[in-house]
Amino acid sequence: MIEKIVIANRGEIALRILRACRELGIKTVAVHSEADRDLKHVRLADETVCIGPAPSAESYLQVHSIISAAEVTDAVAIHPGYGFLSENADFAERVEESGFIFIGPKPETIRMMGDKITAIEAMKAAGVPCVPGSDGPLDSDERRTLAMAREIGYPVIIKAAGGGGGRGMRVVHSEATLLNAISLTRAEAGSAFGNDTVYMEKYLENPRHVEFQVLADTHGNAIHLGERDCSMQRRHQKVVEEAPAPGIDEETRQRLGERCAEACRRIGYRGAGTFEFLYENGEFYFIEMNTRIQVEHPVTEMITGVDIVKEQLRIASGEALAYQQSDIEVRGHAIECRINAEDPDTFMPCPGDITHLHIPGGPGIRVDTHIYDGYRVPPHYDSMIGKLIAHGETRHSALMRMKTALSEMVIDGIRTNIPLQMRIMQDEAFAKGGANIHYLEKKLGIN
Ligand code: MV4
Repeated sequence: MIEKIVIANRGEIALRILRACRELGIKTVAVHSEADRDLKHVRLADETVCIGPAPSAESYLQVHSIISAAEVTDAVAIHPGYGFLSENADFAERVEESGFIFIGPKPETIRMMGDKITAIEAMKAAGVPCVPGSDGPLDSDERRTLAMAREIGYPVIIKAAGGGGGRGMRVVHSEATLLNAISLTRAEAGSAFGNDTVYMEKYLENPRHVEFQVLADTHGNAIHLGERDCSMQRRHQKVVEEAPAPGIDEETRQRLGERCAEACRRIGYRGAGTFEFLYENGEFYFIEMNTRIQVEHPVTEMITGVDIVKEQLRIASGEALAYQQSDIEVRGHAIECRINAEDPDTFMPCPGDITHLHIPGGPGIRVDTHIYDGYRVPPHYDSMIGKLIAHGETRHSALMRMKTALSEMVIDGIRTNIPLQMRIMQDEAFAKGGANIHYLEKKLGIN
């Protein structure tokens, strides 16, 4: 097993990684900005290194500072968490060139998945179902492009190869606006991502967002841990996630999950990963792959009993997966509510001092958070300050436990989205399960 790692992140995920390290006897180095000296994991880490001023661009995104921290502390590996440098192939490459283990896939895999066109190409070749589309970049042949859109059928969506997560895309409803939409998306993509390559897909009007979790080791083994439904989102920010996805039967889960695991074996995937699908009218359509640990990983942990972060560390140490596919069984249902320091009505970030804190508990309740009584939420970073996860034998039980937990939770001194989460938990369509990606924004009144 790896002896010591650098945790190249902050907040709840840094603490989550530290806890997994403690369990495995791995020493920890917390790298932090000047604004983050009081983070809980910084206080708990074996060693700490301040890597720069508050702004992320000058600290958590500074490749050389993070690698230097690994060098001076004699760490052997770097865990990037999510966000920041977690899906930066150049960072992963620099980490490996410097002689450290990057806790994630190979740099070339991150690069392949970062380009949505090569990602789709690889998945299609591996037998993963994809959205009907251009099967590659759009070129300057306008006649061909128009014919292709007509063949696919309107509406279509134009996406930037370098985009993802909702950035760089445009829906086109008619032939008259197609070529202009392509030009605009191309121009935006060129300046935003330094890559003006775009592609076309059939636009699915009312899908759900369903994603499969996978784990792959360096010995050619790959398994899936079932799926999550992340359709409750606002402006491409997930608000609530759950596992399993309502209405997906066991046979479908195994069929799709095995396609994902097989794709991992084919491309030599390493570590934890997520296959994002749109799900509409009983069909799955692959759109993107995430090569990092995700915010919503706890719902999968709750229903499978697998500690995904521990598995990441074991895989990075060169160990074989501790599980075979037949060991993985879905048990019960789990729901996660993201807790944000933001105004529940305007969604404006609300950093500040937490003057009083009460964390809920009871059967099936898990709280992943770094906040504590007296902690000051800094204004420089993402507003997510924790996650409330409820598990139950049934979806109904998980939902009842979540409502109880939300009603117990007290975070004084700052505004949070707890009232919004309570509204969602009390929503009739949410209680039914299976709402699509547009449901929450419509409920909230189109922003
Ligand atoms: C789509 C789509 C409909 N049809 N692709 C948005 C984020 C990025 N990951 C892909 N996205 C979408 N791609 C086709 N062919 C609708 C979305 C989409 C979306 C997807 C998942 C979760 C929330 C979403 C919100 C708006 C649009």
